[in-house]
Amino acid sequence: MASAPSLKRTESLTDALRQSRLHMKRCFAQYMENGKRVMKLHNLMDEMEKVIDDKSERDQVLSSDLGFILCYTQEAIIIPPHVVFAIRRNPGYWEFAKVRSNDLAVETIDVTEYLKYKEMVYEEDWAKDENALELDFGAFDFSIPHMTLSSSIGNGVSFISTFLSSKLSGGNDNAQPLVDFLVNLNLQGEDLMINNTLNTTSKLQSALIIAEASLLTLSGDTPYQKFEMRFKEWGFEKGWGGTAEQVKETMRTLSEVLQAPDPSHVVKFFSRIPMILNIVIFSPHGYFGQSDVLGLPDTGGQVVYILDQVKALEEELLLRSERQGISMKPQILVVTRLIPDARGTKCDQEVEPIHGTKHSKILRVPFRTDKGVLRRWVSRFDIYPYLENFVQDATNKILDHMEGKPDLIIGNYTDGNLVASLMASKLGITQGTIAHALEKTKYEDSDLKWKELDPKYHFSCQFMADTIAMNTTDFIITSTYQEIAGSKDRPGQYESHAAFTLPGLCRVVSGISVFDPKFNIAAPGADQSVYFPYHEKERRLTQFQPAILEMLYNNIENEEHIGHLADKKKPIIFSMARVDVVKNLTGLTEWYGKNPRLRDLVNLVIVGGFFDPNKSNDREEMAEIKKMRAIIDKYQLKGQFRWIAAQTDRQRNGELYRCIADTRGAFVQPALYEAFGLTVIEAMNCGLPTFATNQGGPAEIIVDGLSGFHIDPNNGDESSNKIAEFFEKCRHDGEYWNKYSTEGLKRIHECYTWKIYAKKALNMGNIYGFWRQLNKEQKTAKQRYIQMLYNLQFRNSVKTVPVRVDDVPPPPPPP
Ligand code: UDP
Ligand code: LCN
Repeated sequence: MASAPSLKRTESLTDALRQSRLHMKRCFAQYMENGKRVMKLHNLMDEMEKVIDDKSERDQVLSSDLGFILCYTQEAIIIPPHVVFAIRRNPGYWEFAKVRSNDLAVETIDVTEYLKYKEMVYEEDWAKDENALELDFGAFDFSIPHMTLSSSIGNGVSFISTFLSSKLSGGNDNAQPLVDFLVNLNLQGEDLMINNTLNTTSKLQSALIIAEASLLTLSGDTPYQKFEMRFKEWGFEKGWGGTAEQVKETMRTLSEVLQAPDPSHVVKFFSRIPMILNIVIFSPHGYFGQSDVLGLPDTGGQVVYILDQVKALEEELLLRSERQGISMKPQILVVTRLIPDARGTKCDQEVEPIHGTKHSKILRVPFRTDKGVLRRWVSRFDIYPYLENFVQDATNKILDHMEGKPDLIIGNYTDGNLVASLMASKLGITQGTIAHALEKTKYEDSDLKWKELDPKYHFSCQFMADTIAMNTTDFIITSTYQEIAGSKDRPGQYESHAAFTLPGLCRVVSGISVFDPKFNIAAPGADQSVYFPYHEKERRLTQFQPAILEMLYNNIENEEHIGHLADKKKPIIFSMARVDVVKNLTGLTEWYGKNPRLRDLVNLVIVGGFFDPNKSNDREEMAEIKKMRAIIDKYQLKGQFRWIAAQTDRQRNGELYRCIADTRGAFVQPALYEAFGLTVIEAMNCGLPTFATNQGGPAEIIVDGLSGFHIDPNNGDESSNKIAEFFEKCRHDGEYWNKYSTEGLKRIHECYTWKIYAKKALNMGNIYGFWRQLNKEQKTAKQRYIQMLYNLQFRNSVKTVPVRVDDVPPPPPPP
């Protein structure tokens, strides 16, 4: 965990505490007495209100130094006679202090002591055990530079390139690692850039001068083949460019780097050289397919993201290899699980070409147990026992398909990131990870309460797998800043892994630092051939419209829809998601049910899941379906509300968003927490004004009141009134709706496209590919530590997860 500028000195804190001593003592007595052992900020404030009812007195207390501690507290642990505080003044910066309640003496403590206090609440003996397992991944990072500014978090490439430029400057010896790296550059068995003739900085510099001079005599569009032989004699191999002009530009950039490196030339040089052609992308869980899979449990945005990502990466790779003058073709394999009981999807097919690409495929490898191939879907929470066999089998298949090693491995979500880590460290390949959503922050105190939650969620496996992957990987791609370091008030998803404890199992005193330069923000986009504005009439997919209008407006209740819309002229507020607790579709339906003003102004349509809980084999989904049905009855929503079962056709869904825009409606994303929120950018791409949760990614996508609106999922009344106000204004001002539609679109074009993403991701692959070579020793040492943890601890946790047995015997083999 990053060490922060230390707390104000103990004596001055004590002085400050004296200022409001009487009030404080009563407060602390209340904290001791109320019985809670773990308190969040809102609990501390609620208890304070109970003992100091006068607001101005409370304000006075809060403006003292103690108030300062309280206001920035994320969590307090009550272990009489102490209250122990975890204080976070800025993203990534944590301090810990304990206050003795009877005399208000304050002492700063370190993170280990703080975690021990937390453990005392659940496992006192273990907390006091001097030999309890303590993990400190940061202990290996002493040679790695870390950022210090909260505002720099997520800008890893720019930080690394600045650091690299200082490391490479100051003389030929300092630049030698770059020369060695270029000498060894090889893709698919072919040597690139330079050969051993140019194995020192000075030889390379001189050769570059000669080569550049010779290029000046050629016209810019002269193909590389025309001067290839001469260049080879001087020590140059392919990879500099397809034409004289391109070669000149790359050579000039390298000369600049060798002469006096600066970050912009370092980034530019690494973006031009051929380091990546073959990429493996892991996404084992879920139903990973190109049709009929969306809306199934565990199969949502991750699938959409990866398919769009592959298209964008392939396009960028093709462009780059042409610019580099290499003829080899890129290949991307998305490696997932083969599910024999595929429920009508193509998830039982081993290989499937990816639509819209030339060289990319889905490769499916089944889960294998002692009893043979597992036929049925397994929830992502229960997936751990199958991953080791999976990675072995997958590695063999991948090496076969690619006829060699990939150049980059990218993992997705906990399972994919773990598998990617195992394969990347075994084969020595650059690795990137993407979490999409880390589970830890979704459930309050999920680390402390792991024993209670483990039978259902197996967090002992998940949190350790996540931490292992974060430490193994060379770089981490996130969609937003908040995913890493949260906001002023709320810790980020990665930040919550900085230090945590699983009492009785292990205490992680340093998991991952959000100041680690491996973090990079690269936001995804939405496929703009599918999600385009409603007003682009000539592009509209009119063939879908009759069916969509039927789906929205007919009065039939069947397996596809429940409820109906009596007044078909009203605008529609629309939401679409998997039927998960966190997606909170039930919350939105209840807010609507409770708000007569909103019911009067608009109809509500939601898309997601299906209606018969017995059809689901996902625990949470079943409960949510039942809850939704109860809300529909309780608020008598039929006539104003339509629930449509999950829609899996993306093209048609694009048109659905646009049909909602035709009603001058809005999209509402009410999640209790949303890591990024693809539906938000899909809706905005279609020109639909959007209201989205202020908890997570959407808070960054939308600028509240400008490109859409934030809503608070924990304050349904306020949120439903905010939506109602919008539609009231729209009634009186014809332009109001247009304004939000246009501003939403503007925001998307400025920040959320796949083109920007692909460039950033490939630059990361190159820069971190070099960076890992530079830090080989440190990486190897850390890897040894991780391997030990994996073998001695993680595998034991995996043994606690039941291995699923198919209840239906497999079909007999063909005669
Ligand atoms: N989706 C869909 N049909 C449904 C529900 C969702 O096509 O019935 C799509 C939706 O359009 C989006 C993705 O699934 O592309 C969900 O991504 P998001 O990031 O919103 O949430 P996730 O499910 O990944 O948590
Ligand atoms: C998973 C989620 O929960 C969403 O918030 C993201 O949009 C999606 O993955 C794609 O990254």
